Amino acid sequence: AEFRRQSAAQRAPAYQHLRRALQHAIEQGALAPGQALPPERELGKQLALSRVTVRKAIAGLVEDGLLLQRQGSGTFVAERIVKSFSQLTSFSDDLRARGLDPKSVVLDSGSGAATPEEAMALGLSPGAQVARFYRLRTAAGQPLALERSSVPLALLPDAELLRGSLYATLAARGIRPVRALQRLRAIAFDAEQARLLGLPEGGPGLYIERRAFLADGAVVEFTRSCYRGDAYDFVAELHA
Ligand code: 16G
Repeated sequence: AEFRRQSAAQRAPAYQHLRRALQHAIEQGALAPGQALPPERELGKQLALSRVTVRKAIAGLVEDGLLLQRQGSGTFVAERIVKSFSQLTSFSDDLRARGLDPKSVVLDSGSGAATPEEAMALGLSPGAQVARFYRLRTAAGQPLALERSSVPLALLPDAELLRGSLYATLAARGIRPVRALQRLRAIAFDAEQARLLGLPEGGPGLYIERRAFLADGAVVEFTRSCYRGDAYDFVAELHA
C-alpha cells in the first residue's frame, strides 16, 4: 500500500506536488500566517517549475482558504481567526472588531411550533412558536460559518426581516443576552455544507451549540453553528 501510495504520488502532476509541499509548509508553520509568498515568476525560477504549475498550485490553496490573494499586492498565507470561547460576543461584533466586514446570507427562515429539541433547548412548552433562520456568515467575501438559530417568536416576531446581526436586532428591541452555555464538537463537513462554504467535502468543521440567556433566565437563542475548522482557533482563559 505504501509503495502504491508513493507511485501514485510520483504520477501526480507537478502542481499537485507543489500544492502539497506548500500546504505542508503552512501546516508546519514554515510559512507563517500573514507571510507573503514570493511572486509566481520568482517561485517558479527557484523551484525550476513553470509559472503555470506555480499558478495552479497556488490557485488550489487559495480555493482551500490556506492562501489569500490581495489584488495588486500578492499572495499571503491566510491568518487564522483567534476567537474567545468564553466571551459572549456576536459574529458581527467579533469580525468588525478585527476590521473585517461581516455579512450574512439568509439561506432559509421561517417560524413554527418548536420541535422537541428546540423546546428543550429554549425551555419552551411544547407547541410554543419559534423563529428560525439558517445563515451563511462571511467576512471580507470569505465564507466562515453556517448558523442555524432558533429564537422564541415572542422575542423576535419579525424574524423574516433579519438582515444583519441577530444580536443587534435583539438589542434594538432591548433584549440582551447576559450569559450563554456552549458546546463544541469536531465535525466533517457534509457535501451540502462544503458546497455552501466553498470547501472540500469532509473538511474539518467546529460544531458549536450556543444557548444564550437573558438576565431573567429565559433562553433567547439556540444556535447551532458550523465554523470552518481550517480558519478558526477558539481560545479560553482558565483559572485555577
Ligand atoms: C456567534 C454565535 C451565535 C450567535 C451569533 C450572532 C458562536 C459560536 N456563535 O456566531 O450563537 O447567534 O454570533 O451573531 O460564537 P450576529 O449578531 O452577527 O447575527
